[in-house]
Amino acid sequence: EYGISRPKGYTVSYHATPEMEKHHFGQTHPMKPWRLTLTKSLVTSYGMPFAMDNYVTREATYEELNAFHGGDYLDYLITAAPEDQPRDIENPDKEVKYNLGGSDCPLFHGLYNYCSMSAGCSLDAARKICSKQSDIAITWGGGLHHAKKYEASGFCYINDIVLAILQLLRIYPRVLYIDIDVHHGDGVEEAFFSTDRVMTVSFHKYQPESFFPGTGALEDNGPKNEHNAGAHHAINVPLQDGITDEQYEALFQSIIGAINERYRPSAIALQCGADSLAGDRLGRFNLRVQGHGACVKYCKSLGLPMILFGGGGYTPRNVARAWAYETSIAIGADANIPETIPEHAPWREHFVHDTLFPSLEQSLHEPRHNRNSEKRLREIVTHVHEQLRFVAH
Ligand code: VJV
Ligand code: CA
Ligand code: ZN
Repeated sequence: EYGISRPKGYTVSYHATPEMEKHHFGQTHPMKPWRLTLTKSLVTSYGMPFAMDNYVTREATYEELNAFHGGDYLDYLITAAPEDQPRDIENPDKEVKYNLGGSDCPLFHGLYNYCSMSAGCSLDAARKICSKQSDIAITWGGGLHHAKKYEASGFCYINDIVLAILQLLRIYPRVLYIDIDVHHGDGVEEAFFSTDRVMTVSFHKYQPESFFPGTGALEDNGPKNEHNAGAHHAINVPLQDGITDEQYEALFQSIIGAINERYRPSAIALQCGADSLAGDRLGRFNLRVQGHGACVKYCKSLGLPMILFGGGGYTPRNVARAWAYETSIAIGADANIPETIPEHAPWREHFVHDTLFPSLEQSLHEPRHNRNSEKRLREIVTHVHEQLRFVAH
């Protein structure tokens, strides 16, 4: 009804399951799986499912999770019950084992099911890209970039991105991982630290003493030992509060454009964490839905097979806006969809403003000061270009 039809010459697949969205981290925990329901409902009310292959995913198997995660950790994750959550009033952040059970990574009912479905979504997306049945595969339930081999971290328990990239590496010689979540993609960087077959690039707020996870300095570019294949294959773009669409887009295109020319990736894994949007409950940037989406649009223009992952995003109405808009970019319908949220959209009141593109004034109660100087942004671009000279052509 909005002139949305299947894209010509390429295929987009959407991987999700309503089961995942039923889980709760706890009443006031910032991570709300329900945002995936809101996203899907907005995508549907615009008629976008007609233009994609839609898959209801399954749980990843133990063996699939074991391709990255340690067996001891997985065994504990399966059996850990909410009752194991420490009830220590004095120390609510105290975790039990493997960093589980603190306030960031609580043990909740159905946790293993939630984790294995998130991983199942991303593995299915990766397999569709490997079999060339999809050119762009969307997994908004994935993108949990902080999880480590033996440890939960920052609301992430299973690193679905690492698992999906491991699948891509079976077919594609070089994978470019790009992370626009406001937090540093430390788990993915660490997993592929010693290989030149994956280049990781994270854009994030960097303030080691006060902003999670505290890693990802400009100078951290992989192993310092030049003989290690991974040397120069980790790129970090540390940013400060209040960065704007204009600055972010210029930085993104300059850096990703240079990386594309030099590294020549054969596939892209793009983590689209929506906590980099203005007005996010945990974020600090001033990005609008258009600026966030411009990163997806630029990556799509490179014409490589691509997986779009979710990630952070703690103001659910804006998460749904960004991921619905980015779905429309994937199917090439971004110019066709009306800016006004459809009359029949469920939870329409929940969006507060009826536009897909709220202005900064609509997103932020008080304007956030932009602490990114043009000089510093130029230094960042120069440093990245210098790193790339060390990357084999
Ligand atoms: O900053 C931290 C770690 C602490 C210890 C735990 N307390 C609660 C907070 C400080 C040092 N953790 C971060 C983790 C951010 C994870 C981001 C994940 C992603 O977007 O990159 C990918 C999905 C953090 N920031 C804010 C909170 N934790 C936070 C956690 C809560 C909370 C409020 C804020 C947990 C429970 C409740 N409220 C009820
Ligand atoms: Ca990031
Ligand atoms: Zn985040």
